[in-house]
Amino acid sequence: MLIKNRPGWAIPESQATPESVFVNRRSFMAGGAGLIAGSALPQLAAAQGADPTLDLYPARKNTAYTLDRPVTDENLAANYNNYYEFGTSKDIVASSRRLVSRPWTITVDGMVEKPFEIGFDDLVRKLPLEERLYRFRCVEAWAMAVPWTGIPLKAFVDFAKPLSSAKYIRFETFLNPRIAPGQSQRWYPWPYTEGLTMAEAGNELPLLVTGIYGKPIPSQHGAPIRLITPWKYGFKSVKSITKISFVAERPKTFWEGLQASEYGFWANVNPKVPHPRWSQASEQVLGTRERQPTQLFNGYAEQVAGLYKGLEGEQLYL
Ligand SMILES: Nc1nc2c(c(=O)[nH]1)N[C@H]1C(S)=C(S)[C@@H](COP(=O)(O)O)O[C@H]1N2
Ligand SMILES: [Mo]
Repeated sequence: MLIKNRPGWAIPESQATPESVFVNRRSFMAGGAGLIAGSALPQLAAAQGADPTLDLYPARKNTAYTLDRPVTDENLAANYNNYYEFGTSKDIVASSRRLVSRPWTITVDGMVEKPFEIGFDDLVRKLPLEERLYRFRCVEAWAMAVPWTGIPLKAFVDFAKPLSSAKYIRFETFLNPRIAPGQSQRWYPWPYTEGLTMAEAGNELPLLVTGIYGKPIPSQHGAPIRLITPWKYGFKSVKSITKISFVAERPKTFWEGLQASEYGFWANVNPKVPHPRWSQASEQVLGTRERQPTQLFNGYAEQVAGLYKGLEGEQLYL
C-alpha cells in the first residue's frame, strides 16, 4: 500500500497492511413529494437518477446494540476501505464509483424449497430494515464503530425457506472485470465468496446491510447490499452480494483460497490468538491515536459464544 501524506488516523504501514502485503508479494510473483402517492416515490427518484430507496432512510433505530466508543466520523469510514475488486489500497473510493448497483438482482439457490431471483429494490421493501450501532474489526487490527442499516440475516433466511438439510449459507460478490479492475488479476479466486454456518446465520447479529450513517450504502462500502458480522474479522463481511446459496458443504472462502494458513473460515475475533504475522491483542481505532484492547468476539461474546460450544477443536479464531 502506498500512502502519500498519511493522515493522522492512518495506521503505520507495518501494522495496517498485512492483507495487501501478502497480495502484493503474490502479484509481484505472478420537495413536492407530498403531492405524490408514496408508492410512486421510488420510481420518481429512480427517474431522476437518485437512489430509489432514499425514502427508507433513516430507518427505525434498534437501541439494543450499544457502543463502548464514539461513532467513527463518516468521512473516515468512507475513505478507508478494503474492496479488492477496486484495488488493494485503502483508497478505492474513486475506482468503486464504476460499480453499477442498479438494476441489481440477487440469486437465491441451492438447498431451498424453491430457488428464485429477486431485484434488490423489491427485496429491500419486503423485509424490515433497522439501524444498529456495531463495532467493526478488520483482521489488520484497525477498528471502527458504525451505524449500519440492514435486514437481520435471520429474517432473510426465513424468507428464503432453506431445507433443513442445508448446513451453510454462502455469499458471492458480483463478477465483472470490465467494472472491477481487480478482477482482471487472475491469481485471486474471484468472485469474492464468504460463508456462515446455518446456526451463525440464525443468530441475531448478522445484518444484510443496505445503508450506513442513515443513508443508502455507497459503492465503496459494498452497494447495494453487503453482509456485516460484527464478532468476526472484517473480511467475513462480504460486499455487493449477487448470490446467496444454501449448501451442505463448508464453502471455500476468498481469503482461504488465497492463504488458508492465515485467513480461515471461522475468523472470530480473539485478542489471545495472534495472526501468524502479527498480534491481535490491540486495535487502532480510526480517528484516534490510541490503541484499544481487542475484545473476545469483538465484544459480542454474550450473543455468540454459545454458537461455538462443541467446536473447540476447530480453528475458531483465525
Ligand atoms: N467483495 C468484497 N468484500 C469485502 C472485501 C473485499 O475486498 N471484497 N474486503 C473485506 C474486508 S478485509 C473488510 S475489512 C471489509 C471492509 O469494509 P468497509 O470498506 O466497508 O469498511 O470489507 C470486507 N468485504
Ligand atoms: Mo479486513
